[in-house]
Amino acid sequence: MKDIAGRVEALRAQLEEANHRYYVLDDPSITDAEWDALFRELQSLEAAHPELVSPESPTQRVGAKPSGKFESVTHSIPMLSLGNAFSDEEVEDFVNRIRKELGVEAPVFSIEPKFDGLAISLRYEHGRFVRGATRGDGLTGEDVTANLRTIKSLPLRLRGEAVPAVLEVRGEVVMPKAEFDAYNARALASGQKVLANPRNGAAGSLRQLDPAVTASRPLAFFAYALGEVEGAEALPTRHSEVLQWLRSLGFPISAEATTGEGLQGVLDAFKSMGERRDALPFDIDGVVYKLDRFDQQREMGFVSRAPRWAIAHKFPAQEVTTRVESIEVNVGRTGAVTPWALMQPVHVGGVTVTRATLHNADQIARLDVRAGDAVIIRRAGDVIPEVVRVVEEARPVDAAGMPIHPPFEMPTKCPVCGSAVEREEGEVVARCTGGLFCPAQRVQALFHFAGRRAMDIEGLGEKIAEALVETDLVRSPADLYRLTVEDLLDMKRRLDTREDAKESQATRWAENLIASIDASKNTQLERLLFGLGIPDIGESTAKTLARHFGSLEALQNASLESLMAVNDIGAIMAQHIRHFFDEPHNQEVLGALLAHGVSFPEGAPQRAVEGPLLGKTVVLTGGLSAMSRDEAGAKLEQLGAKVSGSVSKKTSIVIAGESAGSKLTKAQELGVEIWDETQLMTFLAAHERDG
Ligand code: 5U1
Repeated sequence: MKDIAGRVEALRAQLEEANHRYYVLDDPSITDAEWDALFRELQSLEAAHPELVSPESPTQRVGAKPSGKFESVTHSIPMLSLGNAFSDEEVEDFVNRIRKELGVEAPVFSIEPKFDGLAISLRYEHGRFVRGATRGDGLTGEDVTANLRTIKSLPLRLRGEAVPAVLEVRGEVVMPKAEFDAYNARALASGQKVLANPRNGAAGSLRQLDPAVTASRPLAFFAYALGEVEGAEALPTRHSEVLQWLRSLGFPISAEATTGEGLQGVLDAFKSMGERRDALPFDIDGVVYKLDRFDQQREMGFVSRAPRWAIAHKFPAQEVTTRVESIEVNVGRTGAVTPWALMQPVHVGGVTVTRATLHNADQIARLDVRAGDAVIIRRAGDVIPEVVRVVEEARPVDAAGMPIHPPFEMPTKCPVCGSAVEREEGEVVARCTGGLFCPAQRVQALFHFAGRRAMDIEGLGEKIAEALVETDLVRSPADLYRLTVEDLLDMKRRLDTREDAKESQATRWAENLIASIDASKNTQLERLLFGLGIPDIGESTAKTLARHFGSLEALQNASLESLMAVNDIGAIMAQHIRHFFDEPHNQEVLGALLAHGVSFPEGAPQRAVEGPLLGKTVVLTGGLSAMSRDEAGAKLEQLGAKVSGSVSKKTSIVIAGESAGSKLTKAQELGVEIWDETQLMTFLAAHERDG
């Protein structure tokens, strides 16, 4: 029996050590399979000897029965809240206040990420986890011990010999971003409600009445402060030392925690944390600065329950609440009908926005978003903001409590041209069937045609494209080349009702635009092909086609088979291309473009017929610092190479730039010759000199 008790204890110690190495030190010591084997042995010994089971055993993390409710817990020391700073100036005020009151030139701060999770307090007595509670109102929270036990990185027993009689540790429970994404993917697939953000995920998981549900949503914990401590040997005198002490006791602390001196120190850390923010496995919404020395903290004291020695410097808000004024739809170049919300202006991520995308009809149905709704919108980086969630409690209702606005329905007719809107089976996107008869599609087609990567007509933006279509001056791209300065001035007069629009300025604008249109006539075949907006033909395919066929005529006459023989062109793309050139309207437009003088060098394929790389197939991958991959490709082609997009046995050389990935790996596997950027540049320089 004594042996069995000894083995049980040894297994627990081994499992705890393995967890500590994995979760706290980020340095795993055993494999998952070894961990499982130890765990199963412990489980079976405990099953045979129930008297040996203890609440701290690793087997007991999910042992508790579902509870009917959460008991309330009074915190022996209140849980603090933090003041916020939303700008560098507010941080400067905070630092200056401390400098002045302490008479210290450059106070040292402990700097940690501000986790976007749920604050909790953990209580350990004689080294054993006895209770965990939410922050609640700071004085009283809810007992969520059973759910906290399921968090594998949270120690059930403290490590080391010298553990205090009582230790309360405060910190944050967070849901890792990967877990959040996986949860939402599952919810979407099974038609359930998605989580709005990882914080809600953490809070919702911790407040599950059944700990088995909490256990199924892996959460993490980070310690960042002490509560009640009794019977400890000499305590550290600085916050940064407390973090290390907590780590030695078995608590995960943030790997990002650091210290910094004065205003510059904290602002530098803020900037660097902001840059790494997206790469962190957890959501953070700012950075916390705390005076590192406890004697200085005491000197600064508190206002209400917020310390005057600490502050949370928040990243610019990226999720905000606003109200939907109406739901509109947009018709894109390919006829895609995309719903979007027109909203009351709101500041998010440093800009004011009034529009958020709603993606498609399925997404609207999932969100059940209606006109008048209060919504939470998110703006990630520079992408168009999207509606994350409706604040259901704030939906406008009539006297009978019924929603004022009905659910949104996608239009069955195009709001611009009246053609039918259809959604093909299996497609999420609904499309206007009007084609270039639809003015919205014409505007987008024109805007695309004039784009920098297509015909590069400077000054022809979306607004001008709209005006040209609205006034019916332009029905197809070819009409652009018929325009006169007088046409444009007429258009401006018709649309511009402002009295003060100066005639001389308008004339200069019209002359410039006509000059840009004129200049665009001298182009390249690939630009024209891309600008025509053939379905699925992006910039790179347009280039491939132009180089392969050499002339517009050869491409127009190419059979499906000869199209499919081109590198990277599959059956569907080949059909799109054939279909485009077979369409009489498109033939007319092309004829008119040429008749108006649009021209490009053509003839033989542009690949050189001789040169040091003749007969060699080269693949460029990764980033180059001296030039773009396209430029490098063009230079290599001039030297006779065939430039391809994929690596195969036929590849002669792979040029691997910065962060080259799978193509480089494949080249290594196939034993293909590999050059780095320096070798490429040396080769080009040598042969440019030759040429
Ligand atoms: N990282 C961190 N988050 N956070 C939140 N530290 C930290 N400290 C807090 C709070 C509320 O309060 C301390 C002042 C104890």
